[in-house]
Amino acid sequence: MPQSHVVSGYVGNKSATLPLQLLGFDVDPIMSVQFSNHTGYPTIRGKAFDGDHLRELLEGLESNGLIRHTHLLTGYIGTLSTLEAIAAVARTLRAANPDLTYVCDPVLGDEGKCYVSEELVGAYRSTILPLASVLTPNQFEAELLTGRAITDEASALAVCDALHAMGPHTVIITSMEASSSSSASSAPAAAAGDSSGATGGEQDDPWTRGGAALLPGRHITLVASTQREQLPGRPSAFRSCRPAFYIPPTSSAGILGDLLAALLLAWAHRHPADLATAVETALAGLQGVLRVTSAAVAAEERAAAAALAASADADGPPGQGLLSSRERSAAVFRA
Ligand code: PXL
Repeated sequence: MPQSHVVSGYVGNKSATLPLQLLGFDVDPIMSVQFSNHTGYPTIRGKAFDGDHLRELLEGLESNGLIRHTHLLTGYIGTLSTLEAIAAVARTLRAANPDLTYVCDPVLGDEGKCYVSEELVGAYRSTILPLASVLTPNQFEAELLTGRAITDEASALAVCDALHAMGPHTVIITSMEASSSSSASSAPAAAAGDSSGATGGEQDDPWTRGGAALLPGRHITLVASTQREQLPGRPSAFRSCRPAFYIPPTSSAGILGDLLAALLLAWAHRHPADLATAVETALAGLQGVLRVTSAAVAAEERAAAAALAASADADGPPGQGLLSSRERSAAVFRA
């Protein structure tokens, strides 16, 4: 599982490993980078590992007979050489297990901003997508990989088809820019290629180009499409839209994608012929984490406010040996 590792915060392996373990997977995490924090902060310290590092780990696993994986999950990759080595990893794992499912989250950028170098985009197109089984781009990444704009559900489904043609049998476009005013449709309703019925009668659903879907009070919207045969009555292409309860303040919406990709891997494994159920279950898991996070942040804010109020009462003239109110609130935040 080559993904990023951050010391502080939860992206990459730190957001994917525990959920996968809780869902019964034995996880072998590999760091593509080790950074102090995610790239949304003004300062980032640490290292992006190169392809040789990954090849060396692969060699070690191979020579000890430790290559026996059912899934490969990749996320944020800092360098072109690591991305090229990932192709070698995918081929080696698939040679050992022809049924290997490679879930690729092509982390390239979000909300109109690319946060990797341009050469990675080309490498995804030419080398990685042909090896991927499941692709989980956000809207920006799907548009970048195909060179096509997504303006509505029909164009999203067309982009899914273009991505299928590049390799992956299953495509899930996450964090679409759908307006929060749309009536949420969590029931899968569309058949592939039949976008007229895709929204379940919500053709007036406005799509905006203005902002991320994963904002407080807004919705997580995704479009999914698979070429795999589905159980009778289950759709092979559909849109799903659910309320997002919380978004961390110092992050971009894309960060939740790392958790969602892991949950999609797990639930698609449980429901191999029912992508709609897999997606709905994964989204419910993401919503659960957002709800708990929202409650924890609210409790922390209440505690900080109470500590500030208490210190305002207790603060006497300087020299009494009491913590200043600023020191008190710092202590609360670190507790
Ligand atoms: O997939 C999100 C992500 C992963 N890893 C690192 C990041 C981000 C998004 O900002 O900075 C290091």
